[in-house]
Amino acid sequence: MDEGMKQRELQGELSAAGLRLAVLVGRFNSFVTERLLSGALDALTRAGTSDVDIVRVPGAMEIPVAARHLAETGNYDAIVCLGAVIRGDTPHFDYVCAESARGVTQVMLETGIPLAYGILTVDSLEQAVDRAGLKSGNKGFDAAMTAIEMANLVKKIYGSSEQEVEKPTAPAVRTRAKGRTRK
Ligand code: INI
Repeated sequence: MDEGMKQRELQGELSAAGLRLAVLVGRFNSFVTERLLSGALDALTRAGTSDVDIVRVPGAMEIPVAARHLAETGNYDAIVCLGAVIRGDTPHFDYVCAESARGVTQVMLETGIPLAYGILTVDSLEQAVDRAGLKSGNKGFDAAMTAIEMANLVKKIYGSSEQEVEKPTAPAVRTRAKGRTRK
């Protein structure tokens, strides 16, 4: 290893103190999504958050647009997205899965605000319940921890960039996320 090489490692802490977070939850399959929400709130409470908004939408399809508006307020460091898409007898499942995932990714990349994807896409209610606090952990808890880590990582990236590297002029996405004026 080059002795003179300057190495830095960046990763987000798992403390939610001082973070402003939103949890976006679909009401469709609420039997499952309310359990995901409990898991997410448990994680946020244990990580020390004192500032969380819970936002409800009809289903997973509505999560991306609501996430976009929340991100654009500039009021949140990260958003936890929770939903449950359970396979039925029609191709509807495939559209809801694909579009909610694509939409969440698009919003995240366009706004620069981390969105944690806690939308279950499963074949049965049993699989969903397993992942919402039964046999396979709670994906709401996991998504909340991801949101906390990513929010802290983004803060750290911008914080450390002030001393170490030339700071980029704020990318459009960050500027947009700082708030929007509507006519
Ligand atoms: N929404 C879900 O969150 N989960 C589902 O399993 C689901 N299925 O299977 O239909 C679902 N559909 C509703 C969708 O998210 C929209 O709310 C609806 O299509 C109106 O736009």
